Amino acid sequence: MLTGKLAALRESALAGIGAAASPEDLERVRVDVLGRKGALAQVSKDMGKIPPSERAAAGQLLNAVKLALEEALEAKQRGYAEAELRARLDAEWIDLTLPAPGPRPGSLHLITQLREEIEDLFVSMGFAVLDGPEVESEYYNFDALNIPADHPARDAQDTFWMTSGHLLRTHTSPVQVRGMERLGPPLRMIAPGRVFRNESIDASHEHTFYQLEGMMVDREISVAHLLYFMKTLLREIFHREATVRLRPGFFPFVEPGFELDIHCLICDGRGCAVCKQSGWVELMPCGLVHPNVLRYGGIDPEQWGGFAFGLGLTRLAMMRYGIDDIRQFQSGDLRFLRQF
Ligand code: FA5
Repeated sequence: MLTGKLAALRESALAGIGAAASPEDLERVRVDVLGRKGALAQVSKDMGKIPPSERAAAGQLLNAVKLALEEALEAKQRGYAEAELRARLDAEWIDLTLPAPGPRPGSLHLITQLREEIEDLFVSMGFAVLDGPEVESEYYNFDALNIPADHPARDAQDTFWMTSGHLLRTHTSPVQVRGMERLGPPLRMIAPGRVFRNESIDASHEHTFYQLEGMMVDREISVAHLLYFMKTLLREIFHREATVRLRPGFFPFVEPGFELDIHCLICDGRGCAVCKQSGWVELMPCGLVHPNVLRYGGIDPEQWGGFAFGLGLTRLAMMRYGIDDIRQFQSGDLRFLRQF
């Protein structure tokens, strides 16, 4: 009797184990058959009822069935564990032969890249690249540029003064006079650098921005020379003829003076925050060097003439890359910087 019961239990349990479709199913079968209140426990309770002479054989059979079922369960559990491992290995597969991703390389700031590009261009045309101090004297920033003490042009460039009487240079033009003193005529020089103004900030105005001064002193310099170099610069930077306009501009250190505006490339002239809805962006004031400034530089204006320009480098970068807010340059936002 008990033997038949055990054999039937063995068969149905093995079938249950075989049919289990998930680890949860399998656990249910295990509890039903091998659990404390499972079918096998039930059978072993009945052992007491059978004659003692048959008890040993029945006990052996019970153990054999129990062992067989445990083995079948374990085998199936192992199968599930292996399948799970395989699936994980497939999903999390790493090719160890690939080179490891190294530290992310940094890059030069886009203003630095543009500055180096313009430097290369001017060097190829025979210009020297000069540097000047950011903390400047009143003499070089204003006086030697023919801007007298009571001149309104001093107010136009709101100045950060230092308690020592020095100032943070408001433009790169002081390097004109320093350059003339250093090089003597004839000369061709550019002077890129950082300048500072106590300004209210908006999409096109920063308190700290970059300019690039340019100056050429030689015999019989005319506006035609100036235009040639400016057009060459813009063609090289934009890789096409940029639309520009020249209008009279007043700066005490040039005579005549001009404002070179560029057709706004952010909005294509339709009007935006950068061009203040005008379609044009003030980019490069310029002119022929005032005789007084040549004199301050130790150069005789009867013998020599010159042109000068003061390119707004940050604004040029905005036009070239279509950046619609000047504040991004110094925001330190890596998402912005990584694009260049
Ligand atoms: C000057 O600074 C003159 N020194 C330029 C000059 C040089 C004239 C040589 C003649 C001969 P201006 O203040 O306009 O000029 O500034 C020059 C350029 O700097 C502007 O055209 C503009 O592109 C840029 N710029 C001026 N203010 C700001 C500002 N707050 N933020 C960003 N760019 C500015």
